[in-house]
Amino acid sequence: MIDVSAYLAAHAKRVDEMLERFLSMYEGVPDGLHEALHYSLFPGGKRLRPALALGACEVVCGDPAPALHAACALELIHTYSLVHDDLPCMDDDAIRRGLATVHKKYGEATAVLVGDGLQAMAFEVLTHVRAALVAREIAQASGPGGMVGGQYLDVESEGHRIPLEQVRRLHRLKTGALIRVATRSGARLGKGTPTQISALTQYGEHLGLAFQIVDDILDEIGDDDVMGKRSGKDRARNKSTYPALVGLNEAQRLAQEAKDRALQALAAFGPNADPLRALAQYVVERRR
Ligand code: GRG
Repeated sequence: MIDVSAYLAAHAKRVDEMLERFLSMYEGVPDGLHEALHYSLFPGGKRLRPALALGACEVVCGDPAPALHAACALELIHTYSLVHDDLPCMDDDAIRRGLATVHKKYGEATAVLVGDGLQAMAFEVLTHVRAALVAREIAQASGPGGMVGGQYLDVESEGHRIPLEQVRRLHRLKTGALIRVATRSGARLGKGTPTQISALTQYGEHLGLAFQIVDDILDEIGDDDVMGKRSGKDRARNKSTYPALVGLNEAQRLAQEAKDRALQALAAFGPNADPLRALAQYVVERRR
């Protein structure tokens, strides 16, 4: 039986140590910006994307180490997206991970620069891995054809209903692409076979959808204190979420279905994929 919290914590520790080291190596960063960068990264959230990259790498080669730089890059990109998403021109949030958002603490201009800086750092970390294809796929997943494109669709769709198919596309880009590329990169860096890389990509894809549906559900029924952020925003902004479009029960069923598909994608793997199986369960059962 896998203890998911312990698994996430163990991988988060590796990632946090590397991120701390990387941040401390930077020279010439103005003190105030350095402090704000550090504030944005620590303490972290669940560190889910790094755990997925490290976990997928372990599945194919028994060792998470080859994926450590990519895991850090993914968390840097994820953190930049949260900092920018919290800005008044986007979701306008005051609380993130139980603390004041970066722009509330350091001002909007600094928050924009923190996001920009984190993104540049992500691709610098990736240069330590001589794997241009991994860097390219992460750039594609996080850029205009991935996360940034999804965020654009999200902002554009605010205030009016869009059909479920468009919501699915929006989610696939905004949240799904980074989760998918996390497992895919881990599998690539662990030198998985094409079949293994494809299976772990499928797993990431279904897990990304399950994650986003649960995120929508938590926004509807979640506990602000447990989540460390404000809920009910989607409804207030008349966003087309899964619960809004298909109802809570059906949204919960779809999240389970996506999780089951993620598990099916792992069918050919043995017990070494148990942590990823447990993470899929965790994603649909999580409360934050
Ligand atoms: C601003 C370019 C740009 C993109 C923003 C990811 C994103 C796109 C916005 C975040 C808004 C949001 C709540 C999206 C839903 C899914 C999501 C990414 C939730 C937060 O991720 P967690 O739960 O966060 O993994 P922690 O704090 O655990 O790291």
